[in-house]
Amino acid sequence: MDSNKNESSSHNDHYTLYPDLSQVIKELRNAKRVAILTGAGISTESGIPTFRDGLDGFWSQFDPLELASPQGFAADPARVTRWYDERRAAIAKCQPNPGHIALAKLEQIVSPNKNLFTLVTQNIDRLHQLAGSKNVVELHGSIWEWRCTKTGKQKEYRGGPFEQYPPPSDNGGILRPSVVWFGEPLPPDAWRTAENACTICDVMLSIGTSAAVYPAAGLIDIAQSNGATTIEINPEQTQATPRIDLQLRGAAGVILPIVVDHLSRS
Ligand code: BJW
Repeated sequence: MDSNKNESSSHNDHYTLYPDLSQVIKELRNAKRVAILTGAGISTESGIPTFRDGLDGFWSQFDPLELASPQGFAADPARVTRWYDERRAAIAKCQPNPGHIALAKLEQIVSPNKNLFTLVTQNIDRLHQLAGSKNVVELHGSIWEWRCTKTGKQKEYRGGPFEQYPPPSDNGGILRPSVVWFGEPLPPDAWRTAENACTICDVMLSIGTSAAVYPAAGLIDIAQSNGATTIEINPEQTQATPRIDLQLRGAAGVILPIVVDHLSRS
């Protein structure tokens, strides 16, 4: 009896803390198709830095044009590949957090069998897949895949650090991480799938992204202009906030489990 009371009072607290929560639950309950866009913010509670957050973000310490552009790679392939290999080693130690796990549960609630739930991620860490998400689209590639600059042949590298930088490929070329740098096109299949999911979804959630990088951020507009309700989960306002319908302000690892808990009880 007491525990029921506690439960319902904490549910009421959630509605006070997050004024748009009841509408978000209602929209998700009625949605047939859901699209999600995630960014670095969803992985920060797993210990992976974001890009643009204050002093902790990568781009406050490093110049993106030196480390995340084809020109930067051409100028200093050893530095760029070492930086990505160090990030690969750091990510190898990270685990999915409650936000990733809640999204995997949400997929099971919305679309246990069919692909009516599409999780589009800008992240390269594969933590969504590790948490159990099935229908994941990687817009900016993966840090686990490296490809030969000569042949374009791609392979997964899960082992320890490379022995030299840039790492040599099997045929005299060098390896680069198979991620998308500034000025490079997104993988065409991934983009097509993401664009389609956002065109036909009823609800789209933008989670842990500053919505500063295109064309990924444009997916929010595609969803909205095709009639979807757009929802943002982020402790801060973003470039997309002015055009978003509903907002839940806070950490994804706190809010997403609450959303899934409310949904699974109804
Ligand atoms: C939390 C939280 C918690 C914190 N819970 N939230 C239109 C206009 C202007 C420019 C362009 C345009 N279209 C294209 C461009 C150019 C460029 C671009 O967008 N530049 C902008 C900077 C203006 N785009 C490109 O170059 C793209 N390519 C392209 O357009 O190609 C065209 C082409 C066609 C044909 C031929 C050739 C070319 C490619 C973009 C590639 C981006 N690459 C990176 C690096 C990937 C590899 C790596 O990891 O190193 O991708 S850059 C970096 O930014 C990374 C991210 O995926 C991406 C987005 O960042 P994200 O995820 O949003 O992170 P943050 O740090 O910005 O935000 C974190 C958020 O989390 C914050 O809001 C926090 O508040 C929040 N948060 N804790 C929830 N607990």
